Amino acid sequence: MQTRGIRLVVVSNRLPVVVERNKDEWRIRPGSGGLVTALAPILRNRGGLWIGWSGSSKKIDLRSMLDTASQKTGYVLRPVTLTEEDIANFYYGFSNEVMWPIFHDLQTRCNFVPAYWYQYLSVNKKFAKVIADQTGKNDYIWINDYHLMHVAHNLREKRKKLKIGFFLHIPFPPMDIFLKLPWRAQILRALLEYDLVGFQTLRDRRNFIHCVQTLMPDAHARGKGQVITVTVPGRTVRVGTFPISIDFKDFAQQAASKKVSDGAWYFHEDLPDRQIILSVDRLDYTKGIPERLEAIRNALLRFPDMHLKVTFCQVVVPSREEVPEYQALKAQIEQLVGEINGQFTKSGWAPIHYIYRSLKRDELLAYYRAAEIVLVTPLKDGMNLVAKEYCACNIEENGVIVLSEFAGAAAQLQKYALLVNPYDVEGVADAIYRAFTMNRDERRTRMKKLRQSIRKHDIFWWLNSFLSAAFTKHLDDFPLLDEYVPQIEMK
Ligand code: ADQ
Repeated sequence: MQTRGIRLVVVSNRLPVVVERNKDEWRIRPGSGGLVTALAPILRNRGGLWIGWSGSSKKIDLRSMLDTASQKTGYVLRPVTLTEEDIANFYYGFSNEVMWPIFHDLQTRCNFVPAYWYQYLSVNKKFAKVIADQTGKNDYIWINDYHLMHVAHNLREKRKKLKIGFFLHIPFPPMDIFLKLPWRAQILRALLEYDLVGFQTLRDRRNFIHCVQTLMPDAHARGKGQVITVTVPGRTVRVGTFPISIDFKDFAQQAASKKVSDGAWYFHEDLPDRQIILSVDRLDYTKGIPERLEAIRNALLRFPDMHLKVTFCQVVVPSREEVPEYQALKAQIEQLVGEINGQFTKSGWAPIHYIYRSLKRDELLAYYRAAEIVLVTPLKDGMNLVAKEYCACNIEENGVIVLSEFAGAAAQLQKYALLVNPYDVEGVADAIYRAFTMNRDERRTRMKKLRQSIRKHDIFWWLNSFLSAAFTKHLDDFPLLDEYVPQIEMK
């Protein structure tokens, strides 16, 4: 990449690593979550740059730690420093209490506090300054997600001609909900300062265009297909749909490894003659975990032939643990698991196994491989990578996926998954029973098709569609380096 003088710069709220204190020592560990899973393989060894917050407000010298981490990640990491006030009002406030709930259609969970908004603007300005200091005219700037919608607006003041793309990882809400946002017009105008705005699904893009046309009467949308254009006085912006995906080959290969195969075999040996029904979610109210547990209770009540024959494994990955709302959700989940196990457990069989921790990749893949059925039932989700990861790891092609119609993944997988409304307890219970009783041939036909589709539309397909729409570039324009030497000079 350096040879041709062009560079991809990814910007997200969090760096793909977490800086944390362990007794008297600061250390860096890899981050987790959908965005990191998706973007890390792309930047690796291509000499790119990733700008984001380290996750800490402490005044420590991050430079040398991040440079050491860069040797491992294969791209340069540069921090944006946030103060305690930024973290409180921008991160916990505007991002978590306004943007996250409203963009997931849950406006009753929003706190529209004006101070949050001003801090959002100020932190977006901070990001713009770091980007302007760290980049040159040959760089392609790719801003990710709802925390940073205003960055282009600030960057344009300093660097008018910079090429800036934006991708929204979460859904874009329908107009009736978006209109409740007090800063709706500012957010839309800020988004229209990018060269390309990317959404996960057509539904999200339609919602966005609908809001633009309602709030900005002088805006015109034209075209059809994956990328359309929106014209506002003085600017033309491209707006596209790019369903994010996974490194299919890598997941399938790792799932076939001896370590993962052995791990999967041991799970089943511990649970003989049972179908494992798996769910894996970050701790979050959008993931619909309590609603799913109620559906499991309903299924166990109405279909007693499932007793002794199924084990539900609910893996919850800790997230935003300091927030009282998330603590309450954890308590609610644990109470429900306790109640349901108390209600149905028989000698030698407890229906639900509950795991609350972050799993190592091998362990996660062993769960994917061992499970006969996966339940992915978020109330709303931008995409949901777990759905795609499960299919990639299902190398025997005998698994069934029960999928929420409100997950972005449903747009692609709806035909061969069992689609459900996650609020419909009986409907989800019926789908669980249908998956449990589905014959081998039907399972195979469905899973084959699901895997074909994800293999074809993998993370590299996603990246190339975005890069070519945003910058008329392709991944090969940022070639792998023979030897990776981090470029660490400051501009
Ligand atoms: P997330 O809300 O984080 O991402 P998701 O797409 O489900 O949601 O990705 C979760 C990721 O975490 C998966 O890649 C998974 O492998 C990983 N993970 C899950 N369980 C784990 C565990 N126990 N230990 C370690 N890692 C685990 C946001 C949006 C999504 C969108 C993604 C990508 O909310 O809708 O799909 O971005 O755009």
